[in-house]
Amino acid sequence: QKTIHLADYQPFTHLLDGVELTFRLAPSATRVVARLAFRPNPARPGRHPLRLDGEGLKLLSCQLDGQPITPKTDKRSLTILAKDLPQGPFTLETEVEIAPDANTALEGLYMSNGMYCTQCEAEGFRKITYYPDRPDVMARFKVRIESDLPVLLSNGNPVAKGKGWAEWDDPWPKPAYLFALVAGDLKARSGTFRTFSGRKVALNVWVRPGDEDRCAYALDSLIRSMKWEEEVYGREYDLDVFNIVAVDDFNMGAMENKGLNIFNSRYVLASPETATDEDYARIEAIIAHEYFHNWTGNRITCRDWFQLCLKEGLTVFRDHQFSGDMRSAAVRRIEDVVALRARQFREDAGPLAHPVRPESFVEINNFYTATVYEKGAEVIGMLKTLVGDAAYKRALDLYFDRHDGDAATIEDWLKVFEDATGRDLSQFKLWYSEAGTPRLKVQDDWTDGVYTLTFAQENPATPGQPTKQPKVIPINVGLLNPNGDEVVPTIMLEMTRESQSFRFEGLAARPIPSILRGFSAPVILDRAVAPSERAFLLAHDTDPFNRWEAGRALAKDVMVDMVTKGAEVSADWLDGVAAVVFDESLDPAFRALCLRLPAEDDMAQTIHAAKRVPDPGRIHAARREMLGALSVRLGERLQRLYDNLDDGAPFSPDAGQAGRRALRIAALGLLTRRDGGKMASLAFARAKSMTESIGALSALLDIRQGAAEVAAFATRWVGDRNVMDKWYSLLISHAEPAEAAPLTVRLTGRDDFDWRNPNRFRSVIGALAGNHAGFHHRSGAGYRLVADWLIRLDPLNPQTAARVSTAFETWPRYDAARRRRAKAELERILTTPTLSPDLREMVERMLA
Ligand code: DPP
Ligand code: ZN
Repeated sequence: QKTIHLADYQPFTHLLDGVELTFRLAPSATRVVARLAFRPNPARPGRHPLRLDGEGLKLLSCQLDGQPITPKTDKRSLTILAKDLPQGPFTLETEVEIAPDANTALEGLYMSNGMYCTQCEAEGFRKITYYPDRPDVMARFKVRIESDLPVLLSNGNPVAKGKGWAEWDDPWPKPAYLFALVAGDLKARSGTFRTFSGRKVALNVWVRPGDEDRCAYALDSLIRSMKWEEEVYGREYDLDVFNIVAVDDFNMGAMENKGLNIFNSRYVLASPETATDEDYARIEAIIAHEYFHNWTGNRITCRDWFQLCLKEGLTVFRDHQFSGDMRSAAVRRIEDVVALRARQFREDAGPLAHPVRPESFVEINNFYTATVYEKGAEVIGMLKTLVGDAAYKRALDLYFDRHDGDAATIEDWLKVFEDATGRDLSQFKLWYSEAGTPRLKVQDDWTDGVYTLTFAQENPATPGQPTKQPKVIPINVGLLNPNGDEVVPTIMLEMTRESQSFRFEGLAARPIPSILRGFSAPVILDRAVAPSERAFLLAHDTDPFNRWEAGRALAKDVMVDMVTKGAEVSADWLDGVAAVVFDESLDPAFRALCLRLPAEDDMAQTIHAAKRVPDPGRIHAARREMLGALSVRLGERLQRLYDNLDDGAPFSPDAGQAGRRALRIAALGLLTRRDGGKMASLAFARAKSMTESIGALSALLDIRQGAAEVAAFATRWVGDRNVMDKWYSLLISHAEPAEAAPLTVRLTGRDDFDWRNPNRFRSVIGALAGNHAGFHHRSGAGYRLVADWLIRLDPLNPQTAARVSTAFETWPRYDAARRRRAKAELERILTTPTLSPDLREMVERMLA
C-alpha cells in the first residue's frame, strides 16, 4: 500500500449534490443501492474520470443516467472514464452486495450479537458502497432501510416507517465517514431536550433488552453536554432526534455520526454495581466528546485526514473543559496531564513520534493517536492562554460563523485567531508541524533584589525531523515568599526564543518559584530542585496543579535515586505526603491523587529521559518499597481516615462522593500492606459499588492475597462482558513480573476469552502490555505472547492489532538483552505472510 502525502492534496473531481441509499439487510448478503447525483467540480477544470472508492464489494449493476454501463473496477475502486461521462450533472446508480456477518474488521457494515451497525471513520464507507470516500466530499443523505428487525436507525430525522422498513433524511451535508446505520432488537431509554431557540429534541439511548436500567447516566450526561455547549459556546443542536446506540464489538471508544452516535457499550452502560467511578467520569466525558463533535467535526469537518487534529484536538479540549466544569477542575487537570504524559509523551519520545498534523501516512487509522488527540488539545489550550479568554471566544465565534458547512484546515483554524486578535501565529504553527516534547531548562538568580528566571528550550530530534525551531511557549509562573505567601500571582511569560530571561523587581527576599502552573504547555520541565523546595511547594503552592506536581516530582526524584543509587525512601517525601493526606481542608479527590505514585512506565520514561537505562524489575521493587514505607509512615491515622470517609450515604456517582471513595480506597491499599488483608476482605464483602469491589480486590492482589474474592467476583459476573473485562485486566495488571505472562496464557484458555471482541482482547493482551515489569520481564515471555496474539488478531481485525502493537513503541529504551528480544518479536511479526498494511506500517515505523 502506498504512502499518502499532505502536499499532494487536490479537491475531488466532482461535487455530490445528493445521496440516496437503500439497504436490504441480510446477514450474509446485504444489498446496497446507491443513487449519487454528481456534477463536475469547477475547482478542477477540464474533463476528469470519476473514480470511486470501494473495497470488498460485489457489483451487481451500474447505471449512468438510467443506462446500464460496465465500469472498470479493481480491488479498491470503480472508475468511469472521462469520455464516458456527461459534461454536466449526472446520476450514477450502483447496486452492490456485502456480507456484514463475515466482517470481523468491524469497519463498514458489520454485525454484533445479532444487530447490524456501522463504523465508517476513517475510510469504512468504501466497504459499504462505491463512493468518493473522503471528508471534503459532503452531501445530503436520504436512507431507506429494509429489515424485519424492530429498530431501524440512520442519520438525521426519521421521515417515514412501515412494517419492515424505515426512511431517514439528514438535512445537513456530511462526509461519508459520518454515515451510520443500526438495525436490531433494541430498547431505548428516552428523554427530551429543549434547545435555546425552542427546538424540542427527542433523545434516545438504545441498548440490548435487559440493559435499559444502565443508561440513566449516559442520558443525563448527554443533557448536561447539550446545555453546557449552549451556555459556553453558544451552539445549539440542529435535528429533531439524537440517538445513541451501545455496541459490544467496537474498535474505538465511540463515534460521532450525525444524529446517531455509536458507542462502545463500555462507555454507555453504568450502574453502581457494575461501573467504577472512573467509568462514570469516562462515560460523561465521551458522551460530551461525541456530542460536541456535532459542531466541531460535523458542521465543520476536516478537508482531509491530515487535518484530523482540527476536529479531535478541539473536541478533546472542549470535553476537558466540560469535565472540569462538571467536576473539580484542578483534579481533572491533574488526571488529564497524567494521561498525557503516560500516552503522548511516551509516543513523542519513541519511534512512533509524529506531528499533531502528520504529513504522510499509509493507513490513517494508525494516526488516531494521543498526539493528534491529547497534544492537539494541549495546543489549543496554549492558544487560549496566549490570546486570553475573551479573544478565544471571539475567535471561536468567528470560526463557527466563517466555516459552518466547510471541510476546513489547520490554516483556516489559525487564521480565525489571527483575524480575531491581530496576532501572527506563524511561529505558533510549529506546534502542529514539529513532533517531540520540548525540554524546558530553568535557572534562577537573585542579585541585588532582582529575581531572574532564565529558560532554555530544547526541541529533540524525532523520526524524519532531525532539527527543530524554537516554539512559542506560554509559561505560567507565580512566586511565593519563604513564608509560603504568594508575592507574585500567576502571570504568563511568553517564551519565543531558544533562551530567554524574565526579571522580577521589588521583592523583599529571594522567592520560591512555581513554574508552569496548570501545566500551561506540554513540555518537560528540567530544573534541579532540592527536596526541601519541592516539599515546600507541596505544602504551600496556591496553584493546585503545581502543588500536586511538587509531590509527584519529589516522588520521582526519590524513586530515581532508589533505582539508580540504591537510596532509601526519603523522609521529605513521606512527611510531605502525610501533611497533605491528613489535611481535612483539602478536597479528598486531590488528596487521593497525592497518594498515587507515578506508574512504573512513567518512571521508565523519566529515567530514560535522563539518559539512563531503566530496569523494570528494580522500578517495580522501588515502587513497592515506597508504598510500604508510606504505609508505615502514615500509621494508625490511616485507619481513622478510612473509617471517617464512610458517611453511609446512598451511592451517587458525583465527583464529591467519588473523591471520598478514591481516598478511602487509597487508604485501604496502604492499610492492607500491614494487616495481611483483613480490612480489604471485609471491604470486599461489604462493597456496595463496583468501585469498592475493585478497590478491595486490588489491595488484596497487591499483597498476593484474594484468591477467594477473585473467584467470587467471577462467579457473580460471569455473564456480564463489561464487568468480566475488568476482572481479566485487574488480574493481569496486578500479576508479579514473572507471573504476568504465564497467568495471561492461563486466562486466554478460558471459554469466555473471546479474543475477537476488541474489549476482551484489550482487557487481556492490552493488560499484559500495560503491566510494565511483566511485559518487559527479562525472560522475553511478555514480548513473545503479545506478538503471538497480534499475529493471530491481525488477519481478522487489523485496526485493533495495530493499535495494541504500540505496546512495543518503548523498546529502544531498555537494555541490550531486552532490546534484542523485543526487536526479534517485531521482526517475526514482519515475516508473517499476509500481514495487514495497518500492522505492517506500525511495526516498520517501530523498527526504523
Ligand atoms: N472520531 C471518533 C472520536 O474521536 C473516533 N473515531 O470521537
Ligand atoms: Zn473525537
